[in-house]
Amino acid sequence: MREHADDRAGRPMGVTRRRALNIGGSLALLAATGLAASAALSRHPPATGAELRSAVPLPPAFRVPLPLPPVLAPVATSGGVDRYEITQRAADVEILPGVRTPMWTYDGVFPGPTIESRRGRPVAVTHRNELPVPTAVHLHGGRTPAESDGYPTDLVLPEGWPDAARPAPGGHGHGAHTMHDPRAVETRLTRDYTFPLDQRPALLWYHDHRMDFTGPAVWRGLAGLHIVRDDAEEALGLPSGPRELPLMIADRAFTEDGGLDYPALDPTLRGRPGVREPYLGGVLGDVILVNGAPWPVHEVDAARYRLRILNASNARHYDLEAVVDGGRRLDLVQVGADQGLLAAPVTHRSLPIAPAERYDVVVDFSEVPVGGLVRVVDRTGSGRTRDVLAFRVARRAADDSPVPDVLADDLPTWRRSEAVRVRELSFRAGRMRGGHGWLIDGLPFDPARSDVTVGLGDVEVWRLVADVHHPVHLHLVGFRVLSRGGGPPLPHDAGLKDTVSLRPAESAEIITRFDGYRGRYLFHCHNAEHEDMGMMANLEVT
Ligand SMILES: [Cu+2]
Repeated sequence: MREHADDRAGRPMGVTRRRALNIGGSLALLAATGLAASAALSRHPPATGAELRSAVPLPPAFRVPLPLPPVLAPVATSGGVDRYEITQRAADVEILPGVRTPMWTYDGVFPGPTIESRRGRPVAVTHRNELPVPTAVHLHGGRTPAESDGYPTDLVLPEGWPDAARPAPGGHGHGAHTMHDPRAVETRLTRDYTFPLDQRPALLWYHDHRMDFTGPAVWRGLAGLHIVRDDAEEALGLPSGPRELPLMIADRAFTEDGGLDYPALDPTLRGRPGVREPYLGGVLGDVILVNGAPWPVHEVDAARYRLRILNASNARHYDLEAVVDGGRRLDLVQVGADQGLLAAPVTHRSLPIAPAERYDVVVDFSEVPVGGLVRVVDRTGSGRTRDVLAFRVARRAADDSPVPDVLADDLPTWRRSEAVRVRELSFRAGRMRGGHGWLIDGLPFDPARSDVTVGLGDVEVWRLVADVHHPVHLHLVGFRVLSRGGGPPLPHDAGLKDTVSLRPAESAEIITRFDGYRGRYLFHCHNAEHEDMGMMANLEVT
């Protein structure tokens, strides 16, 4: 290399080196590593993040049976409202066969218990926090009043945790932030969340959303499913009962003693937020879990199945395909998106799924010989992370489930001409608190700042621009994807979405009507590490 070769910022290398020597400390190191991290990301766009390597022996693929999360029973049903109770607590969970993994859970299980609800029938959930840190619960995809939306400073404080006015015990990070949010509404030990569920039937999920600590808290196990149904969807006759399978995909890594590995700067998650330097782009695990089991297998009839897929990973993207012995691929017939049924089915050979996205897919196993294995693989994975789960076709069976040509006629058709405003919002790496950050329009999240204010009922177009992969999620509303990179949306952008996966150096336009409720909401990147490092902003509906 020439002595004065230019670096990416256009400065001569020699200057950079001298500066590093002169300062001799962490600032220059941070600048250099931040640059290296973003350079590495742009060279390998599909892998937003760095992978942890497990230190415990891992089981072979497709041996562990696919678990199905337990469905929670209401504790009371009165006045047309179903009431549930969930205790957030530490528990040892068997994820790898014969290995006990200490986790943070909803009700002692991972994934947390599934809530099954009906459109328009309100659900009230009392969460009790027996964890050692504050929590906030967000129902992702829920059309929820602001006070129950799990705003990141609306915390449920555990027993013995000091009020926000004082810093966290032994810490200096989180307490300091909540102090600056005069609108935070904290409760102690329990909190009642109310979900009207006046929305299209869809696969939603609930997860922790505490400011600065969402990534590690979800990684430790604070995630569960919530399915909304209605009569119209059931009347379609899509595969149901044992032929409808929720699939929560999430990667994790394990330490030598069977615990979950995560590169937190403060493993107690009580003080300083953030992750170690190589993981600033996102934390990836080398074990792919589906419903909490590593590379599971599920016995199926030779019939159609409805797979309700959620990518609950912090940062890992998947490009899923279903491969039969011999290499033939089965069609993935998409019937629904994040926010419910499509207008008509869309057939894919492979399906990219970013963190927090959901796809509702029908797969037909009827042509697979009995005994045959259908592997669901991630085309972007390598080595062991290429495998996700498998289906073993166990028997021939009758199947009268149709995939109707028309699935729904209630999809919003907002037009550009209806928009009262077009906003442009950038999602890029930058500097934050003297270190690496992920920023929206150049700013890290500040709960006290007003970022975007919309009028209730207004239609807006948002043009979202990315540097690397950013799955952008809006609370409260579903949206349509209008365009990608100046061209038409991709086939998997169909339907009503609440998370759009921006690809490197790509822009996308979305359109929505901000209706439902007034109040303070959020939009953010759903790469959980990006979110914790600033990539979140306030959405005020007035
Ligand atoms: Cu991001």
